[in-house]
Amino acid sequence: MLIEGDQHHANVLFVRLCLKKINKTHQQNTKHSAQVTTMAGHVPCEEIKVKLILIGEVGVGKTTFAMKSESGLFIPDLQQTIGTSIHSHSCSTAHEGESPSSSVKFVIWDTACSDKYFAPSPMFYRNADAALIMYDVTSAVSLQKAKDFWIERVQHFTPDHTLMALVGHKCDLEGLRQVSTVQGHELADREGLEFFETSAKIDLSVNALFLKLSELLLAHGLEERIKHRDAASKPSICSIS
Ligand SMILES: Nc1nc2c(ncn2[C@@H]2O[C@H](COP(=O)(O)OP(=O)(O)OP(=O)(O)O)[C@@H](O)[C@H]2O)c(=O)[nH]1
Ligand SMILES: [Mg+2]
Repeated sequence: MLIEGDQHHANVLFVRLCLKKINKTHQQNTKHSAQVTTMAGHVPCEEIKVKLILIGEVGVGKTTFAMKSESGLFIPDLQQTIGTSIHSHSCSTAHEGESPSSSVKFVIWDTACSDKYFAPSPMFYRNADAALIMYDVTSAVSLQKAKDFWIERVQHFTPDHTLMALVGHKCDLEGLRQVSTVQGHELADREGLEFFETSAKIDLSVNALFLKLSELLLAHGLEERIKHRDAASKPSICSIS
């Protein structure tokens, strides 16, 4: 028979035993999940930040494209951009089953590209690692403007190493197409640019574009360039003795 004090001790002991068992199970689970993490190859790797600028006529879909790449959402009928907004998109270059070799974070600069007089300032282009010159496949005028103005402008204001791509956007609107894939491709080839066709609405080639860009950037010495840039931007330390 248990008297009151004994009953209390028995209860405490029981609770302790339960806690010990819970802790042990938790430790086993944690150990197991750590192994799974390692086996799945989720080894953390350093993130490389790159500046990507979006250029192209009013209404070609620059902001919608940027928001799609950032959030995965297609947000229709956005207001015309005034000033500059920044978005981001991260991707790793790992293929299925491999551990990520590099992770690239695109800092996406989107701005108003109204016309010659309200065109982006040289600041916008400065230190761009990559530039997307966008046109709307349903507007031949937007391709013509890319050809006559925006490509030249990007070439003029960006560093030599900037990776440039021509992007035919709104490819979901097949019935309204004014620019064929061949026409876009020909212009890109003539100017030495990469070429993509995308749609934010039906999620066509948005992620694939970023993956391809990161592979190209890494293949063309991005990591080395970023290291030099970081080193150059660090303030030098002077010792006063
Ligand atoms: N069908 C279709 N419409 C799109 C797509 N992307 C954008 N749009 C539409 O195109 C219009 C213009 O898109 P915006 O993203 O504002 O274009 P923008 O280039 O940023 O325009 P500005 O800021 O004025 O220079 C909006 O009505 C969008 O909903 C797309 O992939 N498919
Ligand atoms: Mg915009």
